[in-house]
Amino acid sequence: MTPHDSGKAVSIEYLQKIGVSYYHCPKLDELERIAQERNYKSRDVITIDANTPVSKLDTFFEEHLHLDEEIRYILEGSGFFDLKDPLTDNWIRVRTDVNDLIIVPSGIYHRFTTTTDKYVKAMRLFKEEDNWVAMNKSAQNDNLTARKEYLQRIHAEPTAV
Ligand code: KMT
Ligand code: NI
Repeated sequence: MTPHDSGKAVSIEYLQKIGVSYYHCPKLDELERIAQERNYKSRDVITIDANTPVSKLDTFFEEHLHLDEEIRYILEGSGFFDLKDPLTDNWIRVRTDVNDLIIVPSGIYHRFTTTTDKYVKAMRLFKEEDNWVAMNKSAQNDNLTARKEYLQRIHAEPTAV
């Protein structure tokens, strides 16, 4: 067991309950289908490795939310998406490996780090043009519409993915 591992497994269904989609998607045409279905209009590729400035890694690892979905498809390497469970306030660590697709909904607090391999290459897909802005955990950001709407959604009916 790695440090910080609570030993408690979390199911895909539980992730869906808090609005997070996590698929293994080895077929690129399947990824394209999802991208088209969900209207993702732009994309780029990000690499995090030994040359990535620590300040950048720190930004990713700071608890934050976004006003839009965070959609990541792992091309090489691996990483951890830590999700702050809004129902328990515990961290849930999701390990993503090659061909994994994760969709982190707007309004959920989360953070990202690489695994001990310290290498990840991921496709970032965006609904609109790239407007990646991290809103760090704060009382003010707790009041953002995206945050409030997220909490309302997960307390209502389970969302279909
Ligand atoms: C984020 O918002 O934490 C990220 O975009 C992480 C880098 S994607 C592998
Ligand atoms: Ni993020």
